[in-house]
Amino acid sequence: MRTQVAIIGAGPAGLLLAHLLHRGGVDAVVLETRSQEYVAARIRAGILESSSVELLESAGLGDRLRAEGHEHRGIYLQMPGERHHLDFVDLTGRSVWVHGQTEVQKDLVAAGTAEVHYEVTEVGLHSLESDPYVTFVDSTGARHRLDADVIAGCDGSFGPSRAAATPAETFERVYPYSWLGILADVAPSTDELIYAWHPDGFALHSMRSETVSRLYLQVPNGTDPADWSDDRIWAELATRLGDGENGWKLTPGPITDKSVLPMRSYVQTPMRRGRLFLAGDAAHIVPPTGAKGLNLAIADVALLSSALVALLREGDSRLADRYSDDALRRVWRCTHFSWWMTTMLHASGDPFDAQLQLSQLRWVTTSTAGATGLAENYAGLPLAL
Ligand code: RFL
Ligand code: PHB
Repeated sequence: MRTQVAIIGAGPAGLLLAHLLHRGGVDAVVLETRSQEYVAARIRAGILESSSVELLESAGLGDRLRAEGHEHRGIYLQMPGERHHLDFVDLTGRSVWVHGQTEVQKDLVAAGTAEVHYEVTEVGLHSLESDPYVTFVDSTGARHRLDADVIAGCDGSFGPSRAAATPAETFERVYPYSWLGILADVAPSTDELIYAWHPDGFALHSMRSETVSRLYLQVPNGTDPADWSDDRIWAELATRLGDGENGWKLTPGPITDKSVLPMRSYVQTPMRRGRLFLAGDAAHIVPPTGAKGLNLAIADVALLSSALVALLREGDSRLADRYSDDALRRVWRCTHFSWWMTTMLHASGDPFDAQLQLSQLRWVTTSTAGATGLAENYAGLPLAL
């Protein structure tokens, strides 16, 4: 087999890259270990920032987003007894959209532009400095060799590309807490997301649609979701989100999914080795507090697709040579913002930290300068920084 770009991983980074390359006249083949159904059903990120929305629209993927997604002007930031609205549109002219990662994934599959081989095994990356190729076993057990001009590692934090892209410098921060996330068949109790600071730990009220809510609680690392009954989860959410304060009510409902998410920051540089380019979670992980994971994957792929079209259609390597540096500017901005949101909102157990957090939150919610900084990072980063 031969293609121009062998893409490892059919998450949002891999499928969007295949779609953008197709539109640019470059062939690609995507290899994915999981089944199509599994990938489509994975519950993950929920928020698209404005530059991601613009990119998806310009790639012909905006119809369902516009029709079924929900535009939010901003978020609520909360401390006990007080809830403040940050209006990103007033502050920066930019909004965010609730359109879950599962929906983006569905839109990409529906576009039908990517040749994807699902349920492959034994994926190996070879000869990365020149004449690269990928070996794999397909779902029938047949062995293949896929030769390519370039390999794109879009296989997330557990795939083989990250390790293949060494020697590399790695940067990591592991946080001393996790998120217990639930999906519930109940209308959201809020019109926009609520990020709540609370002495018992952070809570977030998000949503997927008019009838499905997504909520999170800060929990200790190593928490077993089985230790959290539905009643316990709703009681804790009610406390931390301020049920009964200023007339606000949290409406509980049937929980359809419950999982624990560890929190980590990770960056691997450079995002390239020879003919292997990394994009998305394969190169970097952010804690979800800034809603950046999916948006960063989209931004990487926007840069990488232009670079590969120039390289493979015109023999122009300038963008490809700059790809890692260009992508990393945004990656580090988002890494900082995600760390900042995380450390501002999660209880550490240290009273000094708590007072600094409250002071910071008061500044962000009362100063136009503070609020604008948050809004710009959350909603308004341009694709290229
Ligand atoms: P993905 O989505 O992880 O896709 C990588 C794909 O590669 C496949 N793969 C392989 N394919 C071939 N060969 C191999 N050897 C392979 N090994 C792995 C995987 O099966 C998968 O299909 O990475 P991508 O495309 O870079 O997209 C990044 C985003 O998915 C990610 O940043 C966000 O979802 C992060 N994230 C969240 N972000 C948020 O903003 N809010 C959230 O609530 C949120 N929840 C999450 C998340 C990430 C999670 N992961 C990765 C553990 C919840 C989870 C569970
Ligand atoms: C989500 O809806 O899953 C979500 C939203 C915002 C975040 C993290 C997760 O910061």
